[in-house]
Amino acid sequence: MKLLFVVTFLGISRAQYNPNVLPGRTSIVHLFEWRWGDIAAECERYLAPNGFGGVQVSPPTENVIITSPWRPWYERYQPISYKLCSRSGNEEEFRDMINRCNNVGVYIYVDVVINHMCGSGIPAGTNSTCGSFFSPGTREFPAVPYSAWDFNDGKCQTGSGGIENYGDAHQVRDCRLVSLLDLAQEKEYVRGKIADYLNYLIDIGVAGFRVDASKHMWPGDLQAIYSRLKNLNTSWFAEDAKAFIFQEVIDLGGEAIPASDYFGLGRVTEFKYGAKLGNVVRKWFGEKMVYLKSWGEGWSFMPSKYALVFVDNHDTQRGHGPGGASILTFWDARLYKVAVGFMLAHPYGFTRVMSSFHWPRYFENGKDINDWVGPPSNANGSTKPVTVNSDTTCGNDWICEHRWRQIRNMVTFRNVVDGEPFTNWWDNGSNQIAFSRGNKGFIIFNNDDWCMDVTLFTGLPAGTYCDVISGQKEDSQCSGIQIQVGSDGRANFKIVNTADDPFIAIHIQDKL
Ligand code: AAO
Repeated sequence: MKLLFVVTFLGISRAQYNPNVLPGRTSIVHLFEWRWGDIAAECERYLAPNGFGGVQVSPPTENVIITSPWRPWYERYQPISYKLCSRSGNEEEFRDMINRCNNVGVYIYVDVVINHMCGSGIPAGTNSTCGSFFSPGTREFPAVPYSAWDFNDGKCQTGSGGIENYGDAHQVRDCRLVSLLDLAQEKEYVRGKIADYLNYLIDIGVAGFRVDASKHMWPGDLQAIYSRLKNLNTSWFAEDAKAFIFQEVIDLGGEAIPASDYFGLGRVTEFKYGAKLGNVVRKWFGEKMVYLKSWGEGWSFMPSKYALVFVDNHDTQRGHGPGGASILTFWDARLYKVAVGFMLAHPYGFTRVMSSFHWPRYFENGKDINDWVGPPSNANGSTKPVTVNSDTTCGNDWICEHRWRQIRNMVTFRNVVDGEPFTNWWDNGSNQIAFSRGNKGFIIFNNDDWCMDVTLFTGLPAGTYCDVISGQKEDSQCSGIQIQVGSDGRANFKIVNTADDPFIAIHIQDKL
């Protein structure tokens, strides 16, 4: 009993929930499929000056090159070795990115694919991004090296060798996820190889990990791996800082494996967040903004301190993973900004902003048949650079949602109101809502089909504020709407339902 207590305590004390962002920074952005050089430049020219805390980067490891379909984005979820070379760049470029981003206080969170290697049906002799040989049929990945001993083949009890029923926790963890060769993390040797990979990333300066497909690994095995992790590199982080860990577990309820299995190990992705918020903002299934009053644990989400939240991710925006059509993305730009604005204003969870690339979305029978299309690329398959237009938007088919004024300014809003209570809730019983974050910020939405004209208590000191949605403070003027807060803390808000952006947000930093 005593031993059990000590072990549990040790496990928990190793767990890392703290994102390691600089004080006053509260969000990270997923620069999906960006090249390392472009991320380094973005840290310096945009993310640091605009208060972003960090970047989630796509898997950096060597992966199988899939040519049919042509270079899908998802090939990066099929590792061949832990060498750092991918379409985003080589190891030197990766290390340079970490140095440059860290030096401006924007930290790097690596998407680590440690549940599996490539698909079982990939023929031996297929190319990989570093040219390492591998043979899925015989389970040989000599560049790690892994061999037939290191996979779960013997443990999986299904006829197909794949997960057939998500209601069976053993299948989910011991069988193959969409035919991907399932590593046996219970083996000392496999644990060691994975820990070496993660520790190498820690040595070169990363701040944490998104652990892909965590639901498909046993919590005890993950704990054994995490317990071997070193503290972060002291060139940038405090002596005792540990890697931030957020685990990808899809739990909308009703399956054998709950997200709570992973709370003892680090944070967990809360997939209910984007799925439910999409329904509310779209006003589907009778949902209304007024119900957001109890958003968070009140909607039976996981405790805020464990939650990593997002409106969409690289899977849900293209119909992989849960949430289906309710998920809001850049394709529904107006409502997307409402959802992201709400997320960044609301205190629940640690927030991740999505930054996407454009693809030729094409629905057949309700399914996007181009859901596989990879990042903007040249004919030889190399990824195109992220170019920046004179109006600060991105070119070459990079969407750069994080550069949209409304989203960028709400990232700042969240930084300004960090730690302030959720107060002064107001609603019209329908889709017009407002709330304060202490006496530092106030936000109001009109998602009804009629105009709004209300005078509300904002909690803010008297003065003239610049709305950070229609513009911001520039020199000593507002480039968008001005809001007058009276000495009684009240202000008048008018939002026509056809406004480009049907919401207004003010905070004390953009006060004239
Ligand atoms: C590709 C091909 C496959 C081929 C394979 C191997 O598409 O046909 O067999 O290569 O050659 C990505 C792509 C995959 C791709 C893979 C490897 O999405 O298409 O396979 O790379 O290249 C599950 C996992 C979750 C996973 C998600 C996509 O639990 O971990 O599927 N996400 C991560 C990454 C993702 C990546 C991988 C994992 C693999 O973010 O990009 O795959 O590294 C239920 C379960 C979920 C399950 C979903 C989808 O969800 O709960 O755990 O996610 O099904 O299968 C309702 C339910 C909800 C349910 C949902 C189903 O909403 O409430 O629980 O319906 O839609």
